[in-house]
Amino acid sequence: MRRLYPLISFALLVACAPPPEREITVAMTEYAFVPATIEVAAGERVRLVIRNTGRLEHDFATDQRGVALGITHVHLAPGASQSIDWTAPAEATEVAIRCTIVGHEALGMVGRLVVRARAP
Ligand SMILES: [Cu+2]
Repeated sequence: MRRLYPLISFALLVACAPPPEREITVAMTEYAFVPATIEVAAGERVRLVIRNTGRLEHDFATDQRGVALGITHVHLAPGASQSIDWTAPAEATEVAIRCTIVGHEALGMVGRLVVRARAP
């Protein structure tokens, strides 16, 4: 039962979340994320639309910081897509992105998500 609590609170969070301010499409192909750098403003609500435009399976996985910030791991078959509604943290930060399919990271399938401080 305890394992359900994070799921329930996440569902409530999603249900109550305001709509995204901006949609950002990230394509995954052999062997790159396009764009490789995703830039968002601190506190910005975005919809990340992850698309696998390649011919192999790929995934969108962040480092521990990204996981802590609530970015879910997305694994996609060729031609599939999935969107993540996400609110950037209030502070500037940077999250590393990689494809965890064996060999893909070594072939350059890495990216980063940069959260920029808002201009005062
Ligand atoms: Cu890949």
